[in-house]
Amino acid sequence: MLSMNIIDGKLLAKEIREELAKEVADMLQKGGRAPHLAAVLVGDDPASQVYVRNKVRSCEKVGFRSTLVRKPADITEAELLAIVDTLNQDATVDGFIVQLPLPKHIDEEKITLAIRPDKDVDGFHPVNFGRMAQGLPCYLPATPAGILEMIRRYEIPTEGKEVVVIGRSNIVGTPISILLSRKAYPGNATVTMCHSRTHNLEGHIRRADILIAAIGSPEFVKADMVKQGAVVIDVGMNRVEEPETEKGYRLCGDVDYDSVAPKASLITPVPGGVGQLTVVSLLVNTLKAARREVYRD
Ligand code: BQF
Repeated sequence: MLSMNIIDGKLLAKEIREELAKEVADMLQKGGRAPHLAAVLVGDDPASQVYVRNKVRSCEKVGFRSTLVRKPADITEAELLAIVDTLNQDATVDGFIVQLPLPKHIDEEKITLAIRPDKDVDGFHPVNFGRMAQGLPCYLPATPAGILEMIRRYEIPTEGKEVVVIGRSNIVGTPISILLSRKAYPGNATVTMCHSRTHNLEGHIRRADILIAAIGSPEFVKADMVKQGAVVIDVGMNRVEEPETEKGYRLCGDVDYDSVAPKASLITPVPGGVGQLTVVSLLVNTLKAARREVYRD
């Protein structure tokens, strides 16, 4: 069968949602309430609207409560900070996110810093990042958490493996590099983090037993750059114009899937790969928040 080597993100996400739904039923049965996630969406960026809708729908599927706060793109930074403060204080909200990217006149760092770490279910606050880096209890950022869960559920060996991460963002490249370097499973890998200034990038990529592409460059990774039998994890979410299609665009990853798949032992598709796990990982963090698992009090 030709599709033997696909990591099915949709199926994994469905399995995890079923587990979460059981947990919710359990909480309700014990007289508790359902976890409550709030999301703040600023402006009308089409991709952000899709992402937030995915998150709200996922909440519905597992029986979480969700609240969407929508604001126009011209909201001031002060007004957005006031909303963050309201959500920080709202005892009925277990965790919340402010969907990124924000309009240019708003300082994302300032907003992220304003979120109480115990409600920061995106795991973007420096307190959660620092706890992650030190192996302390924290909310893991959703995409790296999703990648770890894929590795676990497909029982992919990581100890002693050469992991090559392309991209050094605060939300994917840097944290997944730290996490796969830890003394743990998944982890104990030898990680190389590559970026725009890396010399001989292709030479690094070719050494990877596990390749994680998170650069935001459509179909950048070609078959000739990948070692035979490598595990290829594609974090890219690129919209490329395709006027002849209904939507006018097509989604593609950072990996040239058609040419790379035959060489990979396992590969994640786009769509239907890492993105699916990103959304369920946000739910996992929200459940932890509702249970006060990370910040006891
Ligand atoms: C799928 C994101 C870049 C920048 C900001 C499922 C999502 C995407 C794809 C999704 C993403 C990407 C999210 C699929 C949330 C993942 O089936 O392939 C779900 O909703 N994501 C985000 O909130 O912000 C982003 C990517």
